[in-house]
Amino acid sequence: MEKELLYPVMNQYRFDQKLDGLWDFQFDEAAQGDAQGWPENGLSAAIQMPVPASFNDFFTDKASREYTGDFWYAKRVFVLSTLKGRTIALRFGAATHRAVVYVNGQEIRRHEGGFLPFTADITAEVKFDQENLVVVKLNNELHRDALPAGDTTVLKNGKKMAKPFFDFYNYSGLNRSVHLLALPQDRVTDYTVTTSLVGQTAHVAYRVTTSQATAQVTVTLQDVDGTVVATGHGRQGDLVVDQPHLWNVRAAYLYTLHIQLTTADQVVDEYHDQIGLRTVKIEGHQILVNGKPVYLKGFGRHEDSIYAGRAFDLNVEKRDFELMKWMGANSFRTSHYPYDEEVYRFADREGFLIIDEVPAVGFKMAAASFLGGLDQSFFDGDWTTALYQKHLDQITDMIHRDKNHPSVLAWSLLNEPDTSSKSAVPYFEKLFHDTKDLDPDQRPRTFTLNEDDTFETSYCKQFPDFYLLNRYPGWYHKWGYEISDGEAGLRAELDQWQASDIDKPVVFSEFGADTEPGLHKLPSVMWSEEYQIELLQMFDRVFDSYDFIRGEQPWNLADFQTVEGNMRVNGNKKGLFTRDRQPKAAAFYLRQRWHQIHNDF
Ligand code: GCB
Repeated sequence: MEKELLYPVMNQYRFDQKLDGLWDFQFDEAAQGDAQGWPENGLSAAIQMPVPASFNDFFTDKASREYTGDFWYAKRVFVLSTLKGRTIALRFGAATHRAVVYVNGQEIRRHEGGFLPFTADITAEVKFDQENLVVVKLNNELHRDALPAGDTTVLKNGKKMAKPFFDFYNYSGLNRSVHLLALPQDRVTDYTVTTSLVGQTAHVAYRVTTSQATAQVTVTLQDVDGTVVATGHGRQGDLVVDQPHLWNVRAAYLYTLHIQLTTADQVVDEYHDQIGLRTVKIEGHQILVNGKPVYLKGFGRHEDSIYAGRAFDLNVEKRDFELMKWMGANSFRTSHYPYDEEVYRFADREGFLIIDEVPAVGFKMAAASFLGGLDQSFFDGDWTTALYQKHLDQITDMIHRDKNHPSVLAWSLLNEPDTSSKSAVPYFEKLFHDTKDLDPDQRPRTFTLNEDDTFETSYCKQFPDFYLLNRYPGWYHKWGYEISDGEAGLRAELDQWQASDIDKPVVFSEFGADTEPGLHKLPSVMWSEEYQIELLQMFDRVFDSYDFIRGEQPWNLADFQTVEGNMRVNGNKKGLFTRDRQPKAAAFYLRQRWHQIHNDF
């Protein structure tokens, strides 16, 4: 059960109840909760905390907002006896960064990784027609051998403090929904679909895994009118669809896949999901969707909003999609961690392409520059063996969770790792080798190259199927009046890519300027709305000069919260939109451009 990550559905065989709302909550600075019996008795001095939410921004005192260490959630959950006989489970959408789940005093499971779901099988502990005490101990410390990477230090006053090697706030808590599930014993545990196109026919290869080997599997595919267009029998097969409605960029079409399990002619389980028929491929320096070149227009993003921090919020997500559509965008990167599953479902419906990123961020000591910077190659560290296993586990879970989404175009295995030191190479060799066959759809794999990791300096250029470049001329160097030198430097690097025998697409996955909304200046100065436009215009001139540049994703869709520091004025302000999702002047500029260029998808 632990590895079952199917998105919950409700039908006559499957029960799904969200446990969102107010939970008991308590910090545990001295890590005494276990000794004091919190798993059996509940929390000793709880306050109330919304779920899903990050706890941080609700507090008005700094020590609570910055709290680092163990903290606990608890809720009493009534389970009806009508669910008896089924597998009863709790499904956590995300718990930052490590969790221990207890039910009625018994430890059920542990999990590490704050941005991916996990399930806890509580069948053996659950009491029916009674309240069950669900207790979760979380820990939000950062370490070099964990994802995302950072340090946890202890201040002289005894308080722990998180020091991220990354530029987003260490928002912590139960950031996504918690579900109570009741599933048939004999059930569908996973499925996979991959599409290939032959002329006017789509072949959807499917594979279904089940908890028991004896049940019969039937799979049907229905179009939007509910008409069955293909049927398959057995755990594995090919659904053939003539004249298919393909899933296309910004022109999505979703079929419904129904999986039915029967034993002795009795239906024992049903699962359904929406899927899209499409192919993705890299050919030369083109990104092809259904054999047609696409140019990515979109954003690096964050799950970030006021009050609830990194919590998934359907309202914010809806607004973000409306903004991205208004802009003429067709894609985004889930920088710097896999997002809530609802995000992928939005993208499936709206025809957006996703570069799905694992939280392998902070793998560069100099990137801790927000904190003073550390002068050492990250991959020389003795923490990399432990880190590697967690990294691979999280890539495995991300691909496992997201593999059936037509919107997912590619996997980003790291953000801005230190690749300009040779010690990165063995890590990358192993990582790219070990992840090669995880995705049945064989989507391209990539990672973002930081400013210091250039055509000349990176030792890891051989690994990605296409390149993601994060580049900040005009902001972190050659800024202000010097921006023309920044443009010249960028062109010089791109000329080297062009002159090389590497024929792979390059996507600019980050570039931008911090901009204080409402700050106007003629002529421009850095931080003004005018400067943000001028910087984008500079990049756009460059993009339009090289055919192998196949996408532009400015940093960031919206302003977002970071650690405090002398580089940040209440967070990162490189958003085209403010944190409350209103446009800066640059949004109008870029909107016009994106409605004019590469509109043939
Ligand atoms: C980067 C990082 C991103 C930062 C951004 C910035 O290269 O990938 O997480 O927020 O730069 O604005 O400095």
